[in-house]
Amino acid sequence: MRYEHSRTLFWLSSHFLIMLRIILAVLSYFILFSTSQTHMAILNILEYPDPRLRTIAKQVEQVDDNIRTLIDDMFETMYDAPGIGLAATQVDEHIRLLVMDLSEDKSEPLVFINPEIETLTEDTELYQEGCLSVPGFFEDVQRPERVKINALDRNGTAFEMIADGLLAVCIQHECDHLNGKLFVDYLSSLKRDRIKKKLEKIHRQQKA
Ligand code: QAP
Ligand code: CO
Repeated sequence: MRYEHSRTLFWLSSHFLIMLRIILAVLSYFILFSTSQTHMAILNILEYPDPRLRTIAKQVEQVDDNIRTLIDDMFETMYDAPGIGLAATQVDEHIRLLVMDLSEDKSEPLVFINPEIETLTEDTELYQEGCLSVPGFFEDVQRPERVKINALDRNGTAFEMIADGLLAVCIQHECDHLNGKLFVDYLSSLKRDRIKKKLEKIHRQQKA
């Protein structure tokens, strides 16, 4: 009788509690991962000279949860790289959407949906640009110094922004992506071909 009793206690205290914990873990797994997506994803970044980078992106018709999931994944991808700007084109999503963060500590995320850019000055500025789709290469590019951007934010609300300095450079660089244009297109064909050959060689080595 006494033995039976302790056996009951044993089941209650050990096996049963472990089983309970497993059941709870399985339940919370389903609640977290099958009903709502809580995990972001790091997306594959297309690299020059991938022809898909030449696609003209389409207008976003509806700023919905699918777009917001892509925005979150693009930030995750950009921060992981790490980079300061990423266009949807670069992750093989051909819609007019950009993410950017020029801060040191991921504290200033910027979203631009259907951005329209307007040049505000004849003055230009030289900046050594890079691109996550052209890894390892940085070259001087000349662009207008001040621009005005009209776009929608992640809630679909319209906003306007006047940019100069690095922000202006970055917005122009990213808007170019949506039109299938890359910073290497501003370089001499000699420099561009050299970059193309080097990247093609790296891609061949990655396959082998
Ligand atoms: C565009 O580019 C940009 O080659 C954003 O090995 C760049 O975030 C606008 C990166 C400069 C204005 C000025 C590039 C990271 C990041 C690389 C980026 C690399 C590692 C590029
Ligand atoms: Co780029």
